[in-house]
Amino acid sequence: MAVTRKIKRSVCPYDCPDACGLLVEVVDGMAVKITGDPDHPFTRGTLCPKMNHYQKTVHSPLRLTHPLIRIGEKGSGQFQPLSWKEAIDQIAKHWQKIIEQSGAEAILPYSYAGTMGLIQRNAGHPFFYRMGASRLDRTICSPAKEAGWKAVMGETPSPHPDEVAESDLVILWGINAVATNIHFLHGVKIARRNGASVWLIDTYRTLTSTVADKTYIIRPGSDGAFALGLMHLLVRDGSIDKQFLTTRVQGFEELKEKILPDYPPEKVSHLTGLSVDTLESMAKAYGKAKRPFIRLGSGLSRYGNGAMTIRTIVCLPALVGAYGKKGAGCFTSTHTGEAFAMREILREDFMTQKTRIVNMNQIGWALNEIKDPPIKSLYVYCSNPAAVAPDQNQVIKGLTRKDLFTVVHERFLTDTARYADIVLPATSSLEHSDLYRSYGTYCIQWAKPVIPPVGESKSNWEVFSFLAEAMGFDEPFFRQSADELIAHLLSIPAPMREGIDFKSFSVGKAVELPLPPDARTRFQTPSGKIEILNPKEPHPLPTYLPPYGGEEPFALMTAPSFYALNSSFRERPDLRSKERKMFLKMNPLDAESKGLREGEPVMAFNRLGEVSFILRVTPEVPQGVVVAEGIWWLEHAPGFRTVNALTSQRLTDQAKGSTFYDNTVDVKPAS
Ligand SMILES: Nc1nc2c(c(=O)[nH]1)N[C@H]1C(S)=C(S)[C@@H](COP(=O)(O)OP(=O)(O)OC[C@H]3O[C@@H](n4cnc5c(=O)[nH]c(N)nc54)[C@H](O)[C@@H]3O)O[C@H]1N2
Ligand SMILES: Nc1nc2c(c(=O)[nH]1)N[C@H]1C(S)=C(S)[C@@H](COP(=O)(O)OP(=O)(O)OC[C@H]3O[C@@H](n4cnc5c(=O)[nH]c(N)nc54)[C@H](O)[C@@H]3O)O[C@H]1N2
Ligand code: SF4
Ligand SMILES: [Mo]
Repeated sequence: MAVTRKIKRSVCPYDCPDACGLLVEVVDGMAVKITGDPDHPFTRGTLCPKMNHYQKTVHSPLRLTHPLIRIGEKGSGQFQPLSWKEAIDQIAKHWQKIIEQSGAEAILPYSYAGTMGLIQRNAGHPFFYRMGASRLDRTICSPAKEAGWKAVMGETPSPHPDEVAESDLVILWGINAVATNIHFLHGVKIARRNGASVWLIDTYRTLTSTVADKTYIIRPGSDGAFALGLMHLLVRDGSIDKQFLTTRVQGFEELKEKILPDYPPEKVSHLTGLSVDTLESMAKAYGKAKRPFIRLGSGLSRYGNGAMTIRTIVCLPALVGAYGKKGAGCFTSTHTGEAFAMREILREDFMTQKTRIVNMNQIGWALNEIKDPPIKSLYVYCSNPAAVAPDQNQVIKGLTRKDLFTVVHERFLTDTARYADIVLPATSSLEHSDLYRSYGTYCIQWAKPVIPPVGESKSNWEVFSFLAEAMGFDEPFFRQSADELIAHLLSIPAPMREGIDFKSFSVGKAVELPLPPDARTRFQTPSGKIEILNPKEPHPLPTYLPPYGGEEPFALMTAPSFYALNSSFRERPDLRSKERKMFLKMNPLDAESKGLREGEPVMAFNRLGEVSFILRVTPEVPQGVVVAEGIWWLEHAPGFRTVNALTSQRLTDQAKGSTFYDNTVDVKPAS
């Protein structure tokens, strides 16, 4: 038989700001090689180590290929296959009974960013609105960061990420870009070649310090105080842009009079752990830079003071007039929300009355404690809450409930899927259609299936169509295909898409949304100015709020892994073996004082739980901090729990975000 070999375009579906374009080599219906699309303006032909062999994920022997029904205890992973028809019938039967007995609010969807494609990621929204189910507040990632930006800059978009190439001082602030935003570093490297200095500000020495000229290690959760300290020094030294502050900024005088005097270098040094000399030299360099560019990560927003920290940092460039200048200012994330008519995807209008909202960071609490009505069924797709949600012990306790009917739609038998009553096999991004936009670039892309579904797997869109039919939801919306919805979306004009090269877009190439010419200089706030003073905020001026902290001696950093993305990619033995083990990193002096040695099993613990790790003793981590990178699957952990058994369900100061970094632990030898 003749071999068919084709190169097809697709998109990396993962929750990563880069949203890379892919070239997929397909031989007889199998993806055999994946490379970065050289024509994609941000990917520029290279991928990260996770995606270089995406075919090993897509055609993994661990892919789920049939619907499954549980035959063993919850969590045991014992299932037997059943047909799609039986699976859908059973789910609908259970739900109809629950709705009769307790109402639809007893049913809760749980989903996040398994795929970033707009159609598949949001496919459940219309269905659960129509059902009248409890709603999920999807705030696990970085809503506090958005709130902090918005408080100062309103709807002003971030600059184009490649503008960083024109900066003379790049600050990578709370971002491990080598792991999480690798293509942004292209512009950083150009800037550096042209003489820019690159700083990294983090709580420990990450891989990204290898691309930085200077790494500053700061006490967790203290960046707000640090930014106020820098502003204090800029004002003291007269290194501010008075003209800019007078004409384009609201509230500088109030900040200067009421707040900054409280942040002299000695106090800020005490709060942040940075020496007075360091603070002085950083303020001098920042004040002198012509085009300082801050790339702000989300890590520092995942604290009890997260929104205020971001808000304070976002004020800093205003003092030196960096906003509005090319190659300067602050980049948080791109704002591409208006590229497609999201209301046509989400169909909030299907909700006949406003139903209960459950915060996804408090799923542990919700499964165990919520009443009127209690949650009787959980439908999980595009997420792995048993691993990624905080307070894992509570989450697993909830998932173990005998009276909870859990359905998980997944590509793999994840920690969560193991607790399901019914598991449905999901397609990978190479097997379904979708539209993609990005939160780190201004590119959009249209991906069409490049291989047939693996086994009997079905896309989110298809599964919700089946479920709608079984539940008797007869709106024509549920009867259209994903491609029909895409065609509908593309028929709706959007100012943001005006002028794009539609021909390239329709053959699957990435195209960039054009930023309006005044994007940089028009501040989209109620006053039209940068709002250092924002009267609508509970604190009208930025100020330092301490994080939650805790009683134990070590701040726990639960940072992303280089070889995984949240709990995705753990199906890959090649990547796991590169990461080697579930390590806890600790400073040599701390290890010595605790009597712990390199390579030993240790137990990190706090009031929420206990987790076993293998100890790595390293000066990359300062005293008083321990680092656990990556979210492992339980089956690969040295003990019975992974890092989120140590993180709490507390929320951020604003926007109800997660506080993954704001936890403390103690450490002892694992017995
Ligand atoms: N390889 C890989 N890539 C990923 C992910 C992954 O898991 N692995 N996850 C994806 C997702 S969902 C997201 S949201 C993004 C995450 O991206 P972001 O959250 O924007 O940033 P990160 O690169 O994770 O880096 C967060 C950094 O903040 C640091 N940090 C923590 N607390 C503080 C603090 O108080 N002050 C300062 N200055 N720094 C602090 C941490 O040590 C860490 O290095 O990445 C995406 N990309
Ligand atoms: N300790 C700690 N915990 C964290 C973080 C941290 O830094 N530290 N980061 C947090 C952040 S920023 C985030 S965004 C969350 C992320 O949390 P999640 O979005 O839950 O991320 P993943 O672990 O990647 O799980 C996604 C799952 O979706 C599945 N999937 C992929 N594509 C599809 C599809 O098309 N259909 C269906 N049905 N399933 C699909 C994948 O197989 C995978 O198991 O984790 C958070 N948890
Ligand atoms: S995970 Fe990020 S860097 Fe890696 S291929 Fe996907 S979009 Fe690109
Ligand atoms: Mo995230």
